Amino acid sequence: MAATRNTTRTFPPTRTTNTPFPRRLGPLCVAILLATAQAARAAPPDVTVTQAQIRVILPSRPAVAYFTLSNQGATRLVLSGASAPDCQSLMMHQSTTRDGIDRMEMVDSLPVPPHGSVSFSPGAYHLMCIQPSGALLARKGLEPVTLHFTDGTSVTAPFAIR
Ligand SMILES: [Cu+2]
Repeated sequence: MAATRNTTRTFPPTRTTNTPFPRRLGPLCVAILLATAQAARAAPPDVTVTQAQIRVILPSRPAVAYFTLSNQGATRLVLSGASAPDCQSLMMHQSTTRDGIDRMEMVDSLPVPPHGSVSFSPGAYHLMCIQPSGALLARKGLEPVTLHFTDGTSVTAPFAIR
């Protein structure tokens, strides 16, 4: 009796060993889809980045990046953020003066009109490199900064370290 029970029991496990195949294929499909989506996203938008620089003020302070972004395309782009390998985070800020006090505000998104441009410059928009790495502080040269857009595209441009 016990033996027949055991043999009947072994059948469901063999059936369940079949399920890992679709289970394994699931993540694989997701991975392929993500890779395809990333490949599609990789097509850079029609933009140019000029006057790109990242200024190290003091080692203990965030570094600040400035640039001009020109949209050569016929579509409005919306800048949604930035990143760089040597910045723990690279935030979009806007400097404002209110009641005689200089402030910085977080900028979540910034539209760039078709055939238009936005300028990140002292006293206005800037990128703030929070916790710059020792490597950034120590070296001269270029830092690759990636600008992200709300449509999923991005562009990476070399910023001169000053
Ligand atoms: Cu700032």
